[in-house]
Amino acid sequence: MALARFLRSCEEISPRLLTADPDIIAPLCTDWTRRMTGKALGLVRPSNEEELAAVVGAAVEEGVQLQLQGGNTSLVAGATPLGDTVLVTSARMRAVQEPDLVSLSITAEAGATAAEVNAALAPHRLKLGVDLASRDSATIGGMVATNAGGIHVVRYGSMRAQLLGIRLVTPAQGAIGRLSPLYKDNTGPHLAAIAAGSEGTFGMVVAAALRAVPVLSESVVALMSFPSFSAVAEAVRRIRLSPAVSALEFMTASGMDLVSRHLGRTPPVAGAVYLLAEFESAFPLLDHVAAVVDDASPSTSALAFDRRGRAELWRWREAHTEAIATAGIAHKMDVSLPISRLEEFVEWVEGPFAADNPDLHIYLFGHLGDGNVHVNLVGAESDDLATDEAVLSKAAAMGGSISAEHGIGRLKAPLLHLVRTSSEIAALRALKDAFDPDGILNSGVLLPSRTGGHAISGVAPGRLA
Ligand code: 2HG
Ligand code: ZN
Repeated sequence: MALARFLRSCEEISPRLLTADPDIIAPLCTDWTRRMTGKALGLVRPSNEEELAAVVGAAVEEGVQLQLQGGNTSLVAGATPLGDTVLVTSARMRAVQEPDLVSLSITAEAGATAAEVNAALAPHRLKLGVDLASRDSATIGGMVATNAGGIHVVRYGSMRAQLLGIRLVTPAQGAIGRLSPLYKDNTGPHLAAIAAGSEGTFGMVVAAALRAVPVLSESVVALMSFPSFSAVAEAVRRIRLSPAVSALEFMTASGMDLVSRHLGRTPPVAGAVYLLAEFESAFPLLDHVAAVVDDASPSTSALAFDRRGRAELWRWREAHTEAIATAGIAHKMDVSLPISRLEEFVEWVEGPFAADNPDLHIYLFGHLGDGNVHVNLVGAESDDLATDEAVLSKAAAMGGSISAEHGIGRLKAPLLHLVRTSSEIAALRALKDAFDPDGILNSGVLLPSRTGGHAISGVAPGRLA
């Protein structure tokens, strides 16, 4: 049997590769939201590039399907294993090199978390340009594969913009790419940029060379409240003009109430809509931030200058995901809109969409400075895709995207056509075929599965296998 031969090959590559411990495997088979559960035929944990390349080679040889996983923080079932799949994780590939203080870069293996990389950079007053609430679990490999965004995109761009070099294991080419910290390299399309956002369908990341950015000495966080979204939209327009902005986030009263109950505290300001803005600079910021906040005209505002105060204000934004998870299994729609149309979109969700779905609890928050709204819906059945489709179709029809930063995964693969033409999907498939001609990696992720068997629609509710 092909699977038995594959597992035997893994044992020959290294006796440590395979794990059968159900206590280790079981939690990796349910996605972070608990909406999707699959099962794995085995768990393989390579320790280095050679082992990973040998595993992928053996899978090609035997035609065994592999599901790749980093920190298992996907919100679109992009890392959940299907029934006939062997799970491959980067858990044992987590070395972080000393930063290159001249090139301002750092090289880390795929399984290192964002927090681990930042711990290596911090003594040098450096950090990664990408930061996100799941920093303690999200891995560099997963962040590259999904082109993760997070809270500082407004200043530094997403993961793709941090990538200087990459090593990748693909089924067709084996281990390819280089990790040299070149800030410029126009020798054809950039492999790292091609890998970013491919969601593990082209290859598995071994390691990445990333930009490091300076930690700036001055930092101020402002939490502002507004009576309506239209007041916020105007404030966003003004605040985005500040060269010191490093994050510009929003929350609404329903999410803030939930977070308030979850944390057992009341927010320092109150209103219908909230903006959290972070300003960072090497120069004194006080007068500048006071002028910007004044110009934004909030109803109330709270400013924090020290580390503890800033963290406390950030908690109101970052606790949203965990607070919503305590309310139920959320359907998560991570959309982006042209910033000029944000107001219209939010009014549609809170107006006609809410009226059509009176049983849903709707929580809106996100990275407003990037036009990115996280629409969280609690109360819909796991397999109710119509609700997801209504929100995503609306965003697409308004010139937005159905995935701003979480990726397409399996949840949105059947809806990729909302934002990509059939010719564009054919081009993506051609790229996939060049790297993974037998389709052994992450089947059904990003591109709808050719057979339809691994897509969400058509399988048992809430179950991938
Ligand atoms: C965030 O911005 C994450 O906190 C998670 O992207 C968003 O829970 C969500 O929908
Ligand atoms: Zn986000």
